[in-house]
Amino acid sequence: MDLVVVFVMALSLMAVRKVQPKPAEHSALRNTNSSTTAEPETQRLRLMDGGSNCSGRVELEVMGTWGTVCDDNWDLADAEVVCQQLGCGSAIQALNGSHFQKGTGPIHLDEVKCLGNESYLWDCLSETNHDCGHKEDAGVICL
Ligand SMILES: [Ca+2]
Ligand SMILES: [Ca+2]
Repeated sequence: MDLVVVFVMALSLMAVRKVQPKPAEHSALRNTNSSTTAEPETQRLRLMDGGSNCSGRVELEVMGTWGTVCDDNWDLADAEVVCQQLGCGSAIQALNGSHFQKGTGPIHLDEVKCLGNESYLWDCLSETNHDCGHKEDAGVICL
C-alpha cells in the first residue's frame, strides 16, 4: 500500500465522519382552515302554539331533534333575536313559564343571554346544561 492510497483512505474517512447538516425542518404546512362559523342550516327555529308563525313557544332543532328553551334569564333581548331571525320584525314581549303551553323533547338552551343584535339565537351566550322543566319553556310575541 503506497502513501497515496493511505492518504485517500484517510480523506474519505474524514469525509464520512463529517457531520451532515440537519435537513431543514419542514415548514409545518398547517391547515389554517379554521372557519369556525356556525352552520345555521343545521339548526332551525320555530314558534309553536301561539296562533301564528311570529308568536309562540320558542323551539329549536338541534341535530334533528326539536326542543325548547328555558325561561331562566329569558328577556326581550333574547326575544328580539328570535323575532329578527324568523323575519318577524321586533319583539314586543318575552314570555316565561310556558305561557304558550309546555313543549316536549329536550330543553336545548338555558340562561340565554343575547345582546339583541345576534343573527341567530344559537349565537347568543347560553348554557346547554339546564336545570329546567317544560313548565319554564320560553316564548315570544313579535310585532
Ligand atoms: Ca336573556
Ligand atoms: Ca337555569
